[in-house]
Amino acid sequence: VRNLILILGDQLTPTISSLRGAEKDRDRILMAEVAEEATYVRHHKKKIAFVFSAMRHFAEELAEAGWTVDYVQLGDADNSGSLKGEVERAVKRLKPSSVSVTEPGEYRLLADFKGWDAELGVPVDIRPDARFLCSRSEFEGWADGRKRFLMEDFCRHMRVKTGLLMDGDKPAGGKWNFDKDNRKPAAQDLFMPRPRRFEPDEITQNVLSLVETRFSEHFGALDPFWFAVTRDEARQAFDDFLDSGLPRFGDFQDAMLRGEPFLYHAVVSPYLNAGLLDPMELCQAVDQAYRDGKVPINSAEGFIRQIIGWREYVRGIYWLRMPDMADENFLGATRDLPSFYWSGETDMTCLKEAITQTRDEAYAHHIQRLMITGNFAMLAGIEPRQVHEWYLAVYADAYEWVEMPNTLGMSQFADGGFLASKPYASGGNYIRKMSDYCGSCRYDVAQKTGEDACPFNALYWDFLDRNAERLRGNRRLATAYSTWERMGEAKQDSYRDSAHVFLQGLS
Ligand code: FAD
Ligand code: DLZ
Ligand code: SF4
Repeated sequence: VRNLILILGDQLTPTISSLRGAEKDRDRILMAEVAEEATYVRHHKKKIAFVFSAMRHFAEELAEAGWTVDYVQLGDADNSGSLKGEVERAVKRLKPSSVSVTEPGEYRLLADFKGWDAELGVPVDIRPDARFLCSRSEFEGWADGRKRFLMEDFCRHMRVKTGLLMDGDKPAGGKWNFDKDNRKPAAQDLFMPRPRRFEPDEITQNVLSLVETRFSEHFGALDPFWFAVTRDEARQAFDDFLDSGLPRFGDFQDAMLRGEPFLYHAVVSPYLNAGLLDPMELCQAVDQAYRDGKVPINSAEGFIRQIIGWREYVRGIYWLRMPDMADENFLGATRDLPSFYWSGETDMTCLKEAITQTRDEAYAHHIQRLMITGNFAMLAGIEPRQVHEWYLAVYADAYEWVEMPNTLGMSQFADGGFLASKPYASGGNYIRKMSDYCGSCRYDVAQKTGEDACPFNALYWDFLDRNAERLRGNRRLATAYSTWERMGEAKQDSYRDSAHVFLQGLS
């Protein structure tokens, strides 16, 4: 064998850079299901099942295209349990002159891969991941010398570069950003679109039994399992979204409803992140739908901004700031993650909804992650590392390059404002406006303090008070702090007391 090509579980793309220049009769592909990747955090059962099933389907696709694939299943007798162990075994077996791999999406693996040359005694070629629209070096160039790293500025750069939603050098619809039109609360709707569901085939059924046996202790429901596991299925799921979800995606992007985990969202992040869907193809289809008059500009712009803006931006920030980012804790938060993040057992309807749905579907949409579970963790002063490990474990789309900047930066303000210009902190009123959760909650969102008051209310003020030294200077919090300061001692004390009683009950 001339070259051994390692393809990881989130590199399921036929044009992946590790395959460039490869020849079917001289080179060998290696794919391996390994315990280490499934347990470095205890991933949700559905996430492991999705990755393994998609890997097995992709290996079949490669074999049908004429490649020779050495595929190691988790249960194979000689499975060493780690990626390095599997490459080592393959090197001994096949004696390749070189190994190639596309760079992984997590720093810990890249650091590991960099030592393989010496440890394995063969040259290891680690290639850039060309599936992103902005390479790591282009992002570094964009960031270089900048005082501020606003996503908004980056997104414009990407719009101009890609030509998406551009009329010449002007933004389509006359504005760069339609976010103000994207904040409507939703109502229950009999015709609510639902993500396309796929019946598990034999490969998936085998994986489901494997996961149930080997990872029974992990968080999450395995059934029903309905994710797409091939490129064709993932594209069908996206096409359905284009027709039924996208037209109202913009209006209701921030809305939350009981029993409606998906609303008008695309539910494509697991597919995009594993390489089953191509970001540019999706954006071009959305651009076209707008040009054809099928979807309004606020939906098209909102969707494209998430993909060529946020998704690319957080990846750039991740590589720019690792490894230091992992240890950031600007607010010095030290409390343990409450056990209800795993059980869903809480009287707070908003948290209960977001967490039980996460347990059942390995999915929650952005505002649930940011303004319910994320907001609560920040207000309660949970240690950011524990919050990060929770998000990395529980979502089917979670890989560190995308999860960590969203969690530590955007949602926990652990980076001190590098990514977000102010903490995404809110009391109960925001949740009341954007959802129907509060109506069926044991707490009263209108009450500010006391046993029956919505805990978010006192926690919000107590958070600002506790962190005044670090946050008082933030101009975007100036109004909140002046309200706090004008409130008077007695009211401030009752907020502090309510928050302390609640937080004591947490531990
Ligand atoms: P839609 O709302 O339909 O959006 C379309 C696509 O835009 C998504 O599929 C996704 O690829 C992209 N996108 C949207 N927002 C973001 C964002 N902030 N960052 C990166 N891409 C974005 N996304 C992940 O893919 N993996 C994660 O591990 C992850 N962790 C998160 C943790 C926290 C605390 C927060 C606040 C957000 C996180 N996100 C993560 C971003 C976002 O919540 C998900 O991408 C989105 O909910 C996926 O659902 P969807 O496909 O229905 O998205
Ligand atoms: C997430 C995941 C899981 C659960 N299992 C495997 C695996 O067994 N083999 C593999 O190659 N990849 C797996 N992955 C994806 C990797 O964890 C992912 O490539 C890294 O986290 C880098 O993004
Ligand atoms: Fe959540 Fe408070 Fe509303 Fe209850 S009242 S659902 S705790 S925001």
